[in-house]
Amino acid sequence: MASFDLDARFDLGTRLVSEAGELAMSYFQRLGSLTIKSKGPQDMASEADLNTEILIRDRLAAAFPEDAFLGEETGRTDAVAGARGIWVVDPIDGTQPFVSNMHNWCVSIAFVLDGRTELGFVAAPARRELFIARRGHGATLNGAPIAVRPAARMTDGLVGLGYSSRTPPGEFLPLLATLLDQGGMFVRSGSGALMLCDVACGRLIGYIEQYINSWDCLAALAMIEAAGGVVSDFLANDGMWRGHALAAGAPEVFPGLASLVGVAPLKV
Ligand code: LIP
Repeated sequence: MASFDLDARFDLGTRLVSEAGELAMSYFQRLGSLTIKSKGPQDMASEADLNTEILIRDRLAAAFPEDAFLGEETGRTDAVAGARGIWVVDPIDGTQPFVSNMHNWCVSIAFVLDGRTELGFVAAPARRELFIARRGHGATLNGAPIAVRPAARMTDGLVGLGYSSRTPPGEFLPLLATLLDQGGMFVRSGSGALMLCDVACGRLIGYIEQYINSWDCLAALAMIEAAGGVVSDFLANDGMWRGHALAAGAPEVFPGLASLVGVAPLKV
């Protein structure tokens, strides 16, 4: 099977996520001039999302025409039939915080090869943070190595909790009650990718969401794996295209988190 130049994809991804972050930041700094459209309850987007994704998509297509692409705003582009590699992109994860002039949003780029996420890039320019991960080579925050926090039980820290109108409140509230009954406590920032990165660098002990899209989470899941954490098998059952429930966290608390959303660990 032809070898794959992951080094070249790592180098471009590293440069591209920062460049896309600068473009998104330029829109963030002039929010009043943007045309903000609703995509559904609590789900907004503007030209910042689309134009940032187009920048990423076009640069990747020029460099790696053999790779496929999946973006939240422009959908799926199959470069060549049976492409082994696919780029999965959320140009602005945390669109509600973004349009609300809050700092917890990011650009998320993942590269998946033969069904396994190999590279993850998350730029959060309003927080001046850049997360990068390469399978087998660790994860970094602004160039410094990161690791998940060793947590033995749910009471040892905060759990990131994702929620969207994709899940009926009647299904969500029992999950919340169970977490609290176990002595856990939650935080929700509106960006699943950034909260997952907060798990990778030890700020949160874990993250759960009952339904999330691939572009929201794959890059940050690579961060957590490379930082010593455990993640659920998100790509099982066609998760790339259909989305999935998700759990991720420190190894000791992962089983408890996984049982809250009914997922199994990714077999590495
Ligand atoms: C967000 C996700 C988050 C979810 C939010 C929202 P977006 O993505 O990252 O996990 O809970 O409701 O869907 O829409 O900001 O790109």
